[in-house]
Amino acid sequence: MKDVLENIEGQFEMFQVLDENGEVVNKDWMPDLSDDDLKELMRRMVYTRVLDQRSIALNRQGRLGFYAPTAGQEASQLGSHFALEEDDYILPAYRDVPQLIWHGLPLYQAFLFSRGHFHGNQFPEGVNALSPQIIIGAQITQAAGVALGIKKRGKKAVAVTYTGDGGTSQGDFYEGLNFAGAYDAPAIFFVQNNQFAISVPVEMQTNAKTLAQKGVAAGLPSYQVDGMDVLAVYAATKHVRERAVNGDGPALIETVTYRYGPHTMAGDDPTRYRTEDMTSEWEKRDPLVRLRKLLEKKDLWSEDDENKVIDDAKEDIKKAIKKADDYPKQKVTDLIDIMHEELPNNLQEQMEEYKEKESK
Ligand SMILES: Cc1ncc(C[n+]2csc(CCOP(=O)(O)OP(=O)(O)O)c2C)c(N)n1
Ligand SMILES: [Mg+2]
Repeated sequence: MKDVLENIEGQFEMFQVLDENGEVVNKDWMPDLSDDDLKELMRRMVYTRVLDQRSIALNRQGRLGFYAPTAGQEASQLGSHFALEEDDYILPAYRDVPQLIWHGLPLYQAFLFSRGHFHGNQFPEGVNALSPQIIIGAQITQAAGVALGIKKRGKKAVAVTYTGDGGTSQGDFYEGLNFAGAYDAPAIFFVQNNQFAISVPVEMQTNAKTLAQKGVAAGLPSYQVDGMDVLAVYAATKHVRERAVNGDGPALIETVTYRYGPHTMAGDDPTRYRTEDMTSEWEKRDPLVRLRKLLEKKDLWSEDDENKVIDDAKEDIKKAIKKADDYPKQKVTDLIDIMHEELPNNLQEQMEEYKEKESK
């Protein structure tokens, strides 16, 4: 008997384009991006880092509710999104608010989502995405279904979903992959392997040496990508997207990354399950530092550019939080109203009751 497992696991090598020093180490896969595109990628990563820092501060001031920090994962999140088109449909998890924003969700609505306000879930027409999924893995089966819908309508688009390392232990993960594979549905499954599911390290989560290999059983081309390398994530996504829209079916991408912050702002204390050394090792691979080095070598990025993005982001955030503050408060009647086109009798009664109460 051959040791098939060993053969399979040995075949996954981490795909990288840009190394920690900002050197292109894989010229064949250097994506065909213009100087402006490269600068835009940098702008989006810096902007998102500022948004993360401000969101954490706003949460601590009690001005935001649920928030899952994103710092460290910018290359995985924004490199993948940069390879998508407007028609592509995103099914995010709770940490994937940045992709939604770059897909067109107004910032003030992301803030309302954080506060649990229903308007945070009312995405504008043309923003092809669902709200961030809180149930681990649920978005994966949904993405398989959305992808099949896209295929049946003959659209040149993909359904893209994101989960974490922990999410790959859910039954939904395997069901979604298998379904999409069986129907050649144009789906891209991202696994952002940030090393932990809250406090559980990935080594305890699974006996698999890579998470990419989990796609193989479902017949999906599956890749392990350096998730701190925005160009590698972009190139890999572009590649699997092209396959998918050309009818060649779904794919899986594992991005190997790290979250610098706590799991969420709801009391997680990372010092209880990981060392500061571990975090500083990952910080050396920081995605912003890497791309900045490349751009500086090409004379495309300066301190002034960086400061302008930081100032713009802060200004946008200030305006968006004000807009969220000014948005009408959520009422019980709103909640009853948005759930049904026609209200069932019992809710009709409650509606009358609350209308009465709210009018006082
Ligand atoms: C079905 C389900 N089980 C458990 C939880 C509680 N929970 C919330 S986040 C999380 C860890 C998920 O880790 P991972 O998939 O690695 O994503 P990350 O938070 O690291 O991005 C768990 C277990 C949940 N939300 N849904
Ligand atoms: Mg994780």
